[in-house]
Amino acid sequence: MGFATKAIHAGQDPDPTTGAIITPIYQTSTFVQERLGQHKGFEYARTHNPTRLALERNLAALEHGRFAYCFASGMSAITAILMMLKEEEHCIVSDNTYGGTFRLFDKVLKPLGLRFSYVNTCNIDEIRSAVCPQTKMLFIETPTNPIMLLTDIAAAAELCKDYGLKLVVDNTFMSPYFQQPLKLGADIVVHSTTKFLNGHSDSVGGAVILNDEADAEHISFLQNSVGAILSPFDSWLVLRGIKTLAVRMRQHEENGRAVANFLVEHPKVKKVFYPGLEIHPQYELAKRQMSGFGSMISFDVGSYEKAAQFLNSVQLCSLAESLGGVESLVCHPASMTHASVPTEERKRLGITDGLVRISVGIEDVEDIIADLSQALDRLS
Ligand code: P1T
Repeated sequence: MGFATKAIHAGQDPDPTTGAIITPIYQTSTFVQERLGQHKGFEYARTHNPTRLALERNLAALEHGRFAYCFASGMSAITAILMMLKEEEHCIVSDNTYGGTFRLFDKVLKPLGLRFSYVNTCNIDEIRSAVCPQTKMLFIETPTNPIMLLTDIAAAAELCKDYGLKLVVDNTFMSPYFQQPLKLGADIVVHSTTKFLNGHSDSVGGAVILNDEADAEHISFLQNSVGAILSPFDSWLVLRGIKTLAVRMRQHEENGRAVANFLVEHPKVKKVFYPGLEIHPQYELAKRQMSGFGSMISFDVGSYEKAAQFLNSVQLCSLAESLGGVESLVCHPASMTHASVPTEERKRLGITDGLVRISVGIEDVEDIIADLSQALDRLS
């Protein structure tokens, strides 16, 4: 079955009681049991809910996983994965991740006794050098937020096999439409469903998808025990969003490429970060491990003042955190999404004060470019 067909149908049989073609929002906290010890597979809605279950089955199918679990946010999905580790165990992390991921690791989980090393995971040798006897996990974001650097997933998976580590890939930026890490050897995929999967900027959620049965039981246990579950209504919104994932991603990418080509040519833009450009240092890897380049682009306009002037001048594009919605969003990573990353580290990673990030939406691309053009033309 093709991707678009699965996106529309997987996990969603017509409702058994009414035949409704759309999985209903099962807005209930509990399920009445027929007699003691006998029920229809649902007991209490933190543990299982039919709307959430439909989404979990759908996501498992799209990511080529056997199991999926949905959470109240991308951050709670990431938290569940890291809770599989014990005190003193060590996780190697891409040095450039979403700022909230770094904050969770550095400010919440490190004080609880987990250990982290942040390395440039673009370089497999750097990952290898960071492995120590306590290392249990490699957590990568590819492409990274916001510098758009890639990690070779297949090579990272080989290394993880050699050392017995779990490879976790945050696939939020690409969505399963453009990148399927489990097929490349990753153990666990995590998503902020808030972004491309839902696609309409009206829900916050997260998902964990994986193949190993014992790990799946562990994540399921954590989902139920910690209780940071995705609500029935949010599950329904994401299910609905995913039905158009294939067409949206195709349009996001077409617009993304056009915007990247426009930015590269613009005299006020110093540097563009987009894996679909031949000048991207990992363009060949991008073509190999992704089936498209997506619509996340970062670019440098030279200074904080110019970035501020640009961000205050856009009219169609909205100044906002988040990404992956149908509408184009722009943001200033240094002061917004990555404010929790220490200044020196931000500088080292290239998250400069002049860096602007755009999540290219699916409006008419001429209108997006006209808006960017008028805002860039104002820069002194
Ligand atoms: O916001 P939440 O659903 O909790 O997801 C967190 C998250 C995880 N992983 C990646 C790669 C992300 O980009 C995010 C959230 N990012 C933003 C809000 C942002 O504007 O970059």
